[in-house]
Amino acid sequence: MREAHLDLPQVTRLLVQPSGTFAGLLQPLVRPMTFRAGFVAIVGLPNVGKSTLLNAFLGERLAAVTPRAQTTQRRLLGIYSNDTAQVVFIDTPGLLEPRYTLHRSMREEALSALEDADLVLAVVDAGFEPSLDWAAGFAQSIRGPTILCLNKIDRVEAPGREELRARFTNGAWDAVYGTCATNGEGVPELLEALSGFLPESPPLYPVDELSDAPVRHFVAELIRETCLEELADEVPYAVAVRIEEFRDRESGRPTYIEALIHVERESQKGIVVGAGGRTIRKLGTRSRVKIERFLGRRVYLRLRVKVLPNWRKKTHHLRVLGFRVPAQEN
Ligand SMILES: Nc1nc2c(ncn2[C@@H]2O[C@H](COP(=O)(O)OP(=O)(O)OP(=O)(O)O)[C@@H](O)[C@H]2O)c(=O)[nH]1
Ligand SMILES: [Mg+2]
Repeated sequence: MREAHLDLPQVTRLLVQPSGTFAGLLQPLVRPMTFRAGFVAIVGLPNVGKSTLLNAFLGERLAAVTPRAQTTQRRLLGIYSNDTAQVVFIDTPGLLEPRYTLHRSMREEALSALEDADLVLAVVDAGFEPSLDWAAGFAQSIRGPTILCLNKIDRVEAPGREELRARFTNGAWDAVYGTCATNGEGVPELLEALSGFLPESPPLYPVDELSDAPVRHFVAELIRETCLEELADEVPYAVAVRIEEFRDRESGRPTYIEALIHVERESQKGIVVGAGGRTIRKLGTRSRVKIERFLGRRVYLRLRVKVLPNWRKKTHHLRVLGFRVPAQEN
């Protein structure tokens, strides 16, 4: 077999042409830059702003955010890429004492993210003392690099901020940052610091990808988020949303989406539907507007409500609804 070879003039030509095959081989010499990539688990108590931070890092409204605790129920990947790094964030449910099977599922989702992460970002509400107390205990339970994020720093006056920094600069954390996730203050600085802690590695995901979750996941979350915003008391916590149909139609016609809102009891179904169907129409309209913004196209949204008795306590229901089933109950 004849060996392919290049003679010297050919090589010289390739080297001087940036588009030549050899130019690629020279790149490491021309750009001695290190690329870093890895997983960062965002963990903390419920409602401290973990998902808001994820959205702020990405500059996209990827994760559901509401003023209520326990908004996030499962892990969500959010991928940030630039020329020098790829930070793969894992947003997690807030850590809480489990009261029923869904809670145990949520806790396992959060704890498993810690195992998968190269770096942990522990988030606290800087203006809420119990959240700060939690940080001290958490720092002791973690091996590997951990960064503390004092989020909601806007709730603390300037002198208090310095005190906080001093209080947590105690060797338990690899770094301490203050952020306001809602207005972006401190977010770029924290993002840069996180990148620096990641191992040298090529990108783990395509650099133009924002998440590995399917579009259906985001659509279901937008509907659940709307339920959390619009329904009172305990009702929204009994809501699970599943997309039954998602169909793009010929040009000019809106995408057809049919979603099933599961609740635990008949009485909750009555509340979600509302008198004369008023509540479900409102949920439908508000969800549709969000979904259209997210997808960038017109949508026809059909919502239906179904009772799945005590689904939060039943492993087989959790499985059908796509939740992680806690290990002991599998
Ligand atoms: N003032 C202030 N509010 C914030 C900040 N970050 C988030 N919030 C608000 O805090 C609330 C909770 O935010 P989330 O991002 O849903 O909190 P989370 O930690 O993901 O909550 P769970 O998913 O329930 O664990 C929302 O109303 C946010 O708008 C912040 O920096 N300052
Ligand atoms: Mg969240």
